[in-house]
Amino acid sequence: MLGNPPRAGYLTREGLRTHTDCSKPSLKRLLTLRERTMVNGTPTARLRDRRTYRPLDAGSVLSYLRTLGIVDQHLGGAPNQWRAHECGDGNLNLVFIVRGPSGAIVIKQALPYVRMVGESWPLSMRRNFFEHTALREQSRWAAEFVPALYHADDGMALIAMEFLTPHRVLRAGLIGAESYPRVGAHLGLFLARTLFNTSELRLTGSEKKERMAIFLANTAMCQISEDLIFDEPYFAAPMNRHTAPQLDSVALALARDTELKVAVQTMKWRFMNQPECLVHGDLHTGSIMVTEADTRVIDSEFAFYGPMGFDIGVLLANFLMAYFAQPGHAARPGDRDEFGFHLLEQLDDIWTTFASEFSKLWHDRSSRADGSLCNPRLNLDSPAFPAQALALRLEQIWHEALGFAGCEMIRRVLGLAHVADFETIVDPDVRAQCELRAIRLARELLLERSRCQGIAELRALALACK
Ligand code: SR1
Ligand code: MG
Repeated sequence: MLGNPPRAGYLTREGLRTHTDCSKPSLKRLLTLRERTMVNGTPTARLRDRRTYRPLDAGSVLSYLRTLGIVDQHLGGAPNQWRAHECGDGNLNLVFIVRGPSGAIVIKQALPYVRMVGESWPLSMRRNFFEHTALREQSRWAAEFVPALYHADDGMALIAMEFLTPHRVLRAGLIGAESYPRVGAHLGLFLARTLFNTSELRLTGSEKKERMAIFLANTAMCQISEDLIFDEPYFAAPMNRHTAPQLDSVALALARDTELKVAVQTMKWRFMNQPECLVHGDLHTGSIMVTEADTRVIDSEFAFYGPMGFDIGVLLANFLMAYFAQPGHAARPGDRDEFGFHLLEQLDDIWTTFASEFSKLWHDRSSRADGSLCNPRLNLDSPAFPAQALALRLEQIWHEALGFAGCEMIRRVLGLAHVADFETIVDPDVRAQCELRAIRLARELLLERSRCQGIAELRALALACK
């Protein structure tokens, strides 16, 4: 460290914790990044005058849009008829809804720190660049499941996107026992198409490496996941919290559970060392907007090249937590049972649709396919090859997803970032019971996942978790 300048960071019980992207490049440099713009999905990389980053508010977002002339068609009327309000309820960013006489748009702007913690935790605003870059890639393969992107401004660390209406955040809907019968199948399609087509099953080795090189720089967001998902729930990290005193002994038991910690570190190893495809990186039910007929995945700022099982595991975990939380939202004992079964059916749909679409994409490749992995030319003298290679790949993804699902459930109960499914259960004894069921299943998945052969067994394990 000799000669290194002091790094931006925040103080924790372990000392100064740093976020590398905040010091390299310096915050000052981040604040004066030249603007790149993008219109209608086409990056123009137009270099305007240096534009100093400034966080917007409900008034200045309108002034910003008036000078832009890009979103007028979506809002209609004259700029003085536009209205904006800030509605961000996530952990990190500012989110504005801007309405005009004929429509509305969403402006999402990164803050230079973690919103849920405050300025003591600086965070690279480059996350906004990774979000719109990932969104464009996802829309190449699964356009119907993501919002349309209208504009991106890297200097201001913001994007303008489609306002989804009458959509609701999936997590809020599930807490309210609202049924979205198509969401599981839609998410299965989204996962299969984005994961397959951004891997060497679709791309050549060099195409994939070029794309990977871009996302390798999303170090700040990866570090958050590395710390929050795989490490901090297993020691007394200063920002951890749990339902206390009910789960005190559980937190202590997990911190002492060597076998479990080895299993979690195995998953962290995969998270950090398996750049198989572009993953969303934070695919929980708060990153999904729904109606009964439509499903859109948002918030790709954690995107990176990682293991195929990661997004699937995080998503399964969030449906499982929604399931375990249901008794805590019941007005009378048993009146959420039916909805609980519906959630397990959606869980089934996610995996079954993923596996079937992934298989279809696998078999549909022509013998001239460019993908470097399992190229169909290998099928010629070995007709059993494609089915056997596919079956093994799906088995690996499945078991890996179960491991990541276990990590996600534990961190949402014992770590920093909790889920509203449990948090909105008012009675702490009831909440702790629901959370404990999730922890029990999570531990079983991490330690015994090789014995859980399919989605029917996962459903049975969830039902049996008392
Ligand atoms: C400090 S950010 C905490 C969590 O919020 C995001 O949605 C991710 O899940 C992250 O782990
Ligand atoms: Mg988010």
